[in-house]
Amino acid sequence: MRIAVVPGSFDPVTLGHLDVIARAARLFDRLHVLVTHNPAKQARFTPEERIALIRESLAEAGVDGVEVDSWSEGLLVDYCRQVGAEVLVKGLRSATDAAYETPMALVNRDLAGVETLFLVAQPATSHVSSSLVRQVSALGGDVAPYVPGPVARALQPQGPGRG
Ligand code: COD
Repeated sequence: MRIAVVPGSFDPVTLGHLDVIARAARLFDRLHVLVTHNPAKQARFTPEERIALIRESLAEAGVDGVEVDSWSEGLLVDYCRQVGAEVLVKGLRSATDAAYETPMALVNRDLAGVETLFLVAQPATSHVSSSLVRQVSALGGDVAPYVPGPVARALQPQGPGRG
């Protein structure tokens, strides 16, 4: 059985992430989406909220059978070993992504024989990142073109409280 892991911060999940996850789900028998988080770092969404948003977004997009988990301690390859995955799947948006990701791919193979499969981002969403979404949202802009419905709703500005 071919098992793979799609890791990321997913703070929050975007249409770019969703595209990579859906494409990876078609390539493997079992797919785990892994929300990594650094407890020392300020994030927009908690790991539990990010997991819920990914699950809702996958359901809305009709992508079935994907496990969503979180991980805060140790190496990514430790999680891969735990679930029996031999492959990490990552999205590649640019030469900058490739330069950043290549050494990690080599180290993950050295550490545990885990290969990294890069899926080239769709042109329609290759400019999208979670940090851009957080910034547009914080400044009051519309993020609906960049994120799945559940995330757009979660980021909607709250109206003034009643009472
Ligand atoms: N289209 C396609 N792919 C995209 C898009 C998009 N629009 N946006 C992001 N992606 C890809 C990214 O390139 C990345 O592969 C993935 O989606 C996740 O992106 P983010 O921004 O949510 O997550 P990051 O970049 O913060 O990555 C978190 C990781 C845990 C994946 C990363 O930090 C990592 O691999 N760390 C290694 C931990 C470890 O074990 N280190 C030791 C050995 S190297």
